[in-house]
Amino acid sequence: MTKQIAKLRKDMKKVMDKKRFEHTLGVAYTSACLAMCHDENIEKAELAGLLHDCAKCMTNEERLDLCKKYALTVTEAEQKNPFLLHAKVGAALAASLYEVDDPDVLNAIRSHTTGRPGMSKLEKIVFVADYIEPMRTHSARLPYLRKLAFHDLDAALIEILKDTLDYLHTTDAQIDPQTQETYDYYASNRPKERKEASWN
Ligand code: DGI
Ligand code: FE
Ligand code: FE
Repeated sequence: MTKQIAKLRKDMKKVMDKKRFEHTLGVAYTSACLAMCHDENIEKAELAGLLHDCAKCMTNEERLDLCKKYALTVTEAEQKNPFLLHAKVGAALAASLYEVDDPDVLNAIRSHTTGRPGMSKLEKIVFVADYIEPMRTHSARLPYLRKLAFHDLDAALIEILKDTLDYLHTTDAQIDPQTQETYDYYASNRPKERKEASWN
């Protein structure tokens, strides 16, 4: 483990409740494993996983104050659901407070909740790891999605976005246009011949 990772692990333990910290470690490990499998930088994946929810355990007021401090734009969807801001506020904190300068790592933190069209491999890894890490129990499809993530990262990304949108439609939550745009982008750009999983 690098010194940076060891230090950030301690930092995250301080700013998170126990459950969020366990989830964070799960995302860090799962991101590292997905990086091994899909030829991405393991250390960057672990780092992004470790920091992805660094702005989760604070009030919406604190998040909005940090948006002002770091001059971050708050969209209409984020005004209505300020918890969504934990992703972009997390990226700002990662850059300023936790001294991360890798743009791909910062993007992975920023895009981990809604995704975005044109995500890098690292961004996809953290997005998918956030959904499938071992502590998660929220979907009956997790056993399938966990396997899929190690066989076909893009297919897992699309299925997770679809499940998230389906779930949001059952609630009265406002859908962030970026979540829908990300799904539309990947679902429509997917090569036809790879749409069927052949390994399961
Ligand atoms: O922070 P975590 O709980 O680990 O995970 P996350 O950052 O992916 O947030 C998960 C929640 O975000 C989940 O309940 C679905 C919700 N979400 C994702 N996209 C949208 C959304 N919620 C709203 N209101 N709108 C979205 O577009
Ligand atoms: Fe999150
Ligand atoms: Fe998370």
